[in-house]
Amino acid sequence: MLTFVTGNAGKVREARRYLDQDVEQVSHDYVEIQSPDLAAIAARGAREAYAYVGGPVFVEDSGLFVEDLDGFPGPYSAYVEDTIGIEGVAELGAGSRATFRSVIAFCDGDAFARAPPGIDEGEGHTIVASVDAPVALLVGEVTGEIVQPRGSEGFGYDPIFEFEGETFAERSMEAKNEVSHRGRALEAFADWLA
Ligand code: ITT
Ligand code: NA
Repeated sequence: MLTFVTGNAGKVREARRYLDQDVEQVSHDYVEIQSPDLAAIAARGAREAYAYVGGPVFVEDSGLFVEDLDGFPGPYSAYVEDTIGIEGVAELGAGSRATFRSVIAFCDGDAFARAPPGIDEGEGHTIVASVDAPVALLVGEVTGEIVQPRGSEGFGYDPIFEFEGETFAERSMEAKNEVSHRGRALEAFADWLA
């Protein structure tokens, strides 16, 4: 059993679908530090979530980085979704390349004994990065294009992110997980846990 500390039900659904283990959601609102680096935000969050839960946990920090907007909204994606909305981002970034990034941070406290993960920049854009124990970071990303909203699956920015002719909101959860930033991070996480 794995404990996922997040308030985002969409993230939990994708993690449950991908991982072989049960995933329990704990909706504790940990502090998200201000940083351009998702890994730094996630690592700090994982430590706090571990202290809150009192056992092994993971958190996930993600964002959409639009190239023509120099990476905006990036780490501010949740705030921007709540303010100008995905339509606002579609308008500002229309036609631009964009990358979704996902960082899973797993913390099991001082007893953390696993060797730090190595770096693997494979075909699926999966990167497994090591950081300071007791946190392991698993990173995934996918690059596509910003389009006007299409589709009704998924959550967040899925309707405006097109990859290989389909927006993520036009894909089933399985089809999204096969290529998405979170799917890649979950793949790396599952490999590393195994
Ligand atoms: P947490 O409680 O886990 O922090 P959150 O929704 O606030 O949940 P983040 O802080 O990581 O998550 O913000 C991520 C933002 O990026 C948020 O606006 C999401 O809707 C968006 N996002 C992340 N992954 C996405 C995906 O797979 N599809 C569409 N939008 C995504
Ligand atoms: Na958040």
